[in-house]
Amino acid sequence: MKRLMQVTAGVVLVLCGAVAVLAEDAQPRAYIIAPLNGAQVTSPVTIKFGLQNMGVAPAGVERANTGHHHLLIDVAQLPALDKPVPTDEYHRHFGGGQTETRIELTPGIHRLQLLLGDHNHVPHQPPVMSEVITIEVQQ
Ligand SMILES: [Cu+2]
Repeated sequence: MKRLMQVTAGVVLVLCGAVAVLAEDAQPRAYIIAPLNGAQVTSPVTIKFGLQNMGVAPAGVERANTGHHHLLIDVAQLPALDKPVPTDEYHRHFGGGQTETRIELTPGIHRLQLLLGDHNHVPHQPPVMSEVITIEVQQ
């Protein structure tokens, strides 16, 4: 009986671990698939957007657990996270639900980051954004 209880406790522990892993895995995550951090590339640069545990929907379409990508280019400081993402050459919207783009970049080092926005272009709470990657555009 004691042995059975030990085995049962072990199984319960393993199951708890599995649930914890699942909960962690269910967190939405945005990431830049390509180029890789530190890559040397030539312009125009194709950038592929990745999103896990969330769906892409066009701007204006209100649907739970979805959003559209914004590509931040050479943005040192994040925009306000409780307001629509600005629209300029450094903050590009992909309100059509695109998951890839091709952009012209000047030679040199550039920072890229993804920031997901909801149907109103406002970041989620908590914000879903990628790590910053740095690429070097060659002549
Ligand atoms: Cu937007």
